[in-house]
Amino acid sequence: TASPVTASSAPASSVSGLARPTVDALRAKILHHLEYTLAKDAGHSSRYDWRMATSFAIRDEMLKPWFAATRQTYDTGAKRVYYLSMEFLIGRLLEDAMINLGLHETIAAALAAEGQTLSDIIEDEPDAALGNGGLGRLAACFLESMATVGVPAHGYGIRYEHGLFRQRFEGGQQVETPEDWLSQPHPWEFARPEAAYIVGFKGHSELRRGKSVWVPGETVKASAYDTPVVGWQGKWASTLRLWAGLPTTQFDLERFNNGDYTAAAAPEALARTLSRVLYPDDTTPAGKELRLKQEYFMTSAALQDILRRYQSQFSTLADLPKHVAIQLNDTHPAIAGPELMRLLMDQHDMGWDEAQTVARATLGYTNHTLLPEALERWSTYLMGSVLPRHMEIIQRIDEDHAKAHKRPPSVGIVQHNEVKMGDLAFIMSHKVNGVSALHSELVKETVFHDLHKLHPDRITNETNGVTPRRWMRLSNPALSTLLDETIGEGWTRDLDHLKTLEPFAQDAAFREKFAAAKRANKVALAGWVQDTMGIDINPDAMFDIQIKRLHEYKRQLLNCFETIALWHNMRQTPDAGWTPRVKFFGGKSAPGYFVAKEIIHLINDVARTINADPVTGHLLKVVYPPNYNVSMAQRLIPAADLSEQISTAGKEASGTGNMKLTLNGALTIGTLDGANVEIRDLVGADNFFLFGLTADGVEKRRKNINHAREAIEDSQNLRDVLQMIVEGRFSPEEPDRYHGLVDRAWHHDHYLVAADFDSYWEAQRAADALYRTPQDWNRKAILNVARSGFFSSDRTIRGYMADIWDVPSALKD
Ligand code: Z57
Repeated sequence: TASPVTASSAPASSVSGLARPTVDALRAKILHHLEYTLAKDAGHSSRYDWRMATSFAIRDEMLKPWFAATRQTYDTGAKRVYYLSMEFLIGRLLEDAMINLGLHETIAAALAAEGQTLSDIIEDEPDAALGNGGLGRLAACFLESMATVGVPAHGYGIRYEHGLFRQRFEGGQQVETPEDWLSQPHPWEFARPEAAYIVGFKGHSELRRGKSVWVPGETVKASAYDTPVVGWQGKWASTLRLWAGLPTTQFDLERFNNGDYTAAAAPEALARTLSRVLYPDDTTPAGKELRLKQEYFMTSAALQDILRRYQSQFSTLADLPKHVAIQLNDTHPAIAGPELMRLLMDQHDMGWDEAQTVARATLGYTNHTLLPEALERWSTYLMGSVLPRHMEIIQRIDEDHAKAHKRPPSVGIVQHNEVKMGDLAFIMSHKVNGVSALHSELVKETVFHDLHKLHPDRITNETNGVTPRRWMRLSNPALSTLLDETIGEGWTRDLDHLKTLEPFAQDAAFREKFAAAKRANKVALAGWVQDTMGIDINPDAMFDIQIKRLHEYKRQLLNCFETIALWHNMRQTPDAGWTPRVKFFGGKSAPGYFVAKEIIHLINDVARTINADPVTGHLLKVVYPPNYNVSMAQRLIPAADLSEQISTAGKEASGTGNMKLTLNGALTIGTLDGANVEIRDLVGADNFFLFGLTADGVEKRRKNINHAREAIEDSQNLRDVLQMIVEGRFSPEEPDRYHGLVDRAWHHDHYLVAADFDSYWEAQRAADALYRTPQDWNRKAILNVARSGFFSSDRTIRGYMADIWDVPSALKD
């Protein structure tokens, strides 16, 4: 039911310095787009139509800051940053854009006047899931922070037709179905058919007048799509440029007319394959030709685009590093080193030495993992056949490096007929960074030990961060409003303002308000769990949350074992004063990762069993909603009491979910791994549940080949857990379902689940005890929030600007 809106009904908003439209103006804008962009009548419009019209109205408001940033960057000749990443895990864009432009309330009012509910429209938007997990989400936070801090920045990636698969559970097992976000038009992107480049593959390299020339055997066209990303209060914007694959040959009309439709469509299908799907592996390389081609496709298109833009502004390519910084998000775009050299030498006549110097001064490389199995390597055979010219360049980079430095035999980009992409990225970058303090030290000691000795100034640390706009203001309005009222709104731009919240931890009245905000979030989540899963949970129970990709090193299995032990103990003494808990799990496994899929199955079987037990029904529930994604994270994180960060020490490079949960007032139970170390240092050891072996301790403990057996024999609890699983308590229809899993727990416990079990159990009971004293729990939770300002990705970006990119902010103040 539409109602008239008067000019005076535009709500006062907090955003200053931004000319913002009134409710009436936005309402008219939405109706205009409904009619003229969508050709729909307001009376016969679906939720989709309203969402598209609203998105177009908001998008119009993004153009002003986007144009202004673009123009200022051209006019001032400012240095530009290019972030090359195979993943951008963006999630939904509508609400984020509304919040950053200060239009949230205005749009809500405009839609209400048309009888529409903003939250329904927001929920209608599919997640842009062009990433797997932490690495892709970090890239998305960085785009938003660069737009907030004022960095002239482009992200470059692939416009995957199908993002990360959708996860369903069938009989508790993960089933993957394709994700189809582009089945509806994506309102945020602008096709840029004029920005298109030819990318070659295969063929051979030949000498022409003393110069190497690559004659590719195949070519595809990379065609650009741009999405603007506005920063907080719309003062600046960055651009996400995604490449789609198109054929380079003209449509074969003759074949088509002769009835050979398949042959006529073949070139198109082949080119499209490059941007068809996101590889669903996280931390395990794919090793497939198509993946190598995708990596080169994105990287080559990006570098051609960067050089074209550079040459439109500047003349001497020798000055490239003065005006351009290119950051490689992991080794996935590491072919950038040889590709940039090839473009400079083969297409712009630069000599070898200068090309190498220019490329190295321009490139920076971020390492995101220490797991040796996760480091990309390509067989020289594959590299030589897909990218023959690059293989020559790589060989010569390697020979140059060998000549320039006394290298130990373990160093060398090409070894055992494989190209080690980490070593290539290291050697071709002026800076190499890890993503947490511990990780960066371990990078020096392990994967790049020898290269670090040769280049001791190259490795730096840039501890990850998360954007407080999405991960507080958008996802947690209850706490955001309380923060605004208590310490002012400055925290949104400068998260260090949270420090001023610290004294309020002692204030009983504030603690009550803080607890009320958390409880409201928990009630909302409980409602959603009831509606979507039919599970009844108690909002006064402790909400204990582990959300992340499924991986053995992240040890969801440890949490599952502890859940079983807790249930077993609760059943034996239901009246022993237990702290009621809801254990939440969320996350996807790579489709081919058998062990991770078995763990998912077990968690679901355990959930089914426990949730059906009338004895413990008021004490323990296990909730594993399928298809965990960015939007689900936004629902879960504000409602968390306890954050599970329990990876085997030395394995999680940083973690970023750990930061989001701390920021939202959860206490962490965790190991000394990744950024947990910094979280604990900052929030204080008293406000963190620490357990488990240290990274050093893990290495030592592994030397005892009986580490698992000895730990199990020493732990009554763990023995009972394994016994219950082996007996088929959680899989009565197939009692031996988990015999393999239990056998591995005894004999192949690579991630030391058994060795850390008792310590974890004790830390969990300490959490139980504290939760029974809400005053103390809430005081510590408030201190977690107050001391988490460091974990803003704005701080991370300023670190890259100062240490790696040598770029100032384009914003005054
Ligand atoms: C990925 O999400 C991460 C590392 C990888 O090597 C790949 Br491939 C994907 C994650 C790390 O596991 C996290 O610890 C880290 O916080 C995140 O990258 C962002 O740096």
